[in-house]
Order: sequence, then structure tokens, then C-alpha cells
Amino acid sequence: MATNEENDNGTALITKEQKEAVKPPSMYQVLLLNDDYTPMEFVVAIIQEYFNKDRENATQIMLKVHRDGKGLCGVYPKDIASTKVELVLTHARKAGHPLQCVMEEA
Ligand code: TYC
Repeated sequence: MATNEENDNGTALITKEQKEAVKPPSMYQVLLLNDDYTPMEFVVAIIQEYFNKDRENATQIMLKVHRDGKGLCGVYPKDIASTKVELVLTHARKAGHPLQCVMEEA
């Protein structure tokens, strides 16, 4: 059947390309990982600056990372998640801290 030709019941088939065009983008979690050297205050400032959290919320996330080894900072489309990881790593390295930031498909 040709693209979008109508069936008897009034419905139409759509191509695979059309389906993909309307699919929502895959989302990615951006996580911070714990280490023994990065100062807590630096991590709180990073979470506030790059993940738009207030100081209280950023402190909770930092403490979760400190206790559990990792913590969720936000969920974004792939290109935004990737940019945030790069910005955080660049900022941390410039400041001389070993902070690790990763992304995972949500
Ligand atoms: N564990 C660090 C300390 O005791 C604090 C820390 C928290 C480091 C979160 C990294 O992603 C991190 N100074």
C-alpha cells in the first residue's frame, strides 16, 4: 500500500520514517560520582550552576553522592546532557579537582 493511502476503515498507514519523526528524543541522566578529594562546597556550587538547583537541593544531591557513590543531577536530551558533562568536567579540571560526571540513557 502506498504511503498514507487510506484503509476501508478510514485509518491510514504511516511509514517508519514518519513514526521516527514524531518519536520523543531519548533522554539521558546526568550523574555526579563521589571521590575523596573534591570539596563538598565545590560540588554544591557546580550543581547550582550547571543543573539550576537552589542551594538546599544542591546540598541534598551532593550529600547523596557522598553517601551512595553517585547521584542524579538532571535528565536531558542527549546533546544537552553531553554539553553539561563537558562543562562540569572542564570546570572541575581547571579548579584542580578530580570530580567525575557521567551520562546514562534514562
Ligand atoms: N566525598 C567528597 C568529600 O568528602 C565530597 C564529594 C561529594 C565529592 C560529591 C564528589 O560528586 C562528589 N570531600
